[in-house]
Amino acid sequence: MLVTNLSGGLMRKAFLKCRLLFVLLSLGSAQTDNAWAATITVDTTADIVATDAACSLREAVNNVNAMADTTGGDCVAATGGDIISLPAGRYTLTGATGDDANLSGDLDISNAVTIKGAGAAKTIINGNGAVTADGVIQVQTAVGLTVDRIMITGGQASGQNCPYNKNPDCFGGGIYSQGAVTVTKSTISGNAATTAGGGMTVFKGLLTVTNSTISGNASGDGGGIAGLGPTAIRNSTFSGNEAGRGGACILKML
Ligand SMILES: [Ca+2]
Ligand SMILES: [Ca+2]
Repeated sequence: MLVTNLSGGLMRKAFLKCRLLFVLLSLGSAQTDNAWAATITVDTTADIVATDAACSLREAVNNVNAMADTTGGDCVAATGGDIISLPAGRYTLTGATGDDANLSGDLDISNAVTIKGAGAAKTIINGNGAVTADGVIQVQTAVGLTVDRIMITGGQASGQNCPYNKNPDCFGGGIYSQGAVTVTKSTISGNAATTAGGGMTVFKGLLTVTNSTISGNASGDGGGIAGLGPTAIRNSTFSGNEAGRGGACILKML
């Protein structure tokens, strides 16, 4: 069964695995259009916030959140609905979990953004969860997130008092979102979450996955994806995702 509800999933005690190829219709895009949107090009893989003539991924996200420049000119100022351009490289997150102001650990995003890489095998965002005990990308407002041509890996959403409270740090090892999420030509692999959504948890808004791979993620429920909103998947591969309770590939939470 591809999709199961939470109560049904909880009754299934068997350790579940999945390997499936999805070919379903897409329902559209979550992208927000802004004729004045900026492209913020990251030029260092270091996870550093400092006025140092280099634009880090975390600094680019800070600009997106502020819709301004917070970097003393290191990064282009954001204007809304912006694009973060990530050249080939491995962007390893540092610091600890526990803040939602994009200070350390996961990338906390609060305005619409597209994060665009050079290819899922070339541009890698590593959540470094073994050190951060945190996911990779966390969106706690109803804004659109698009990831394009990127690998998201290494997130471990293992917050306090999991698994049955609503602590966002227990959901969505790769991506946690309260808004629409669009994943294209990307790989969400090797992430984990204690409660649900090893690869992704999308609570609200449309989740669209196109030409992407969701593999090797693990969680209590919804090893690949856990979601509450509509989900459209096209030409994408799910493999090796695991759930201890229900929804090894996708858990549709009701
Ligand atoms: Ca800088
Ligand atoms: Ca956070």
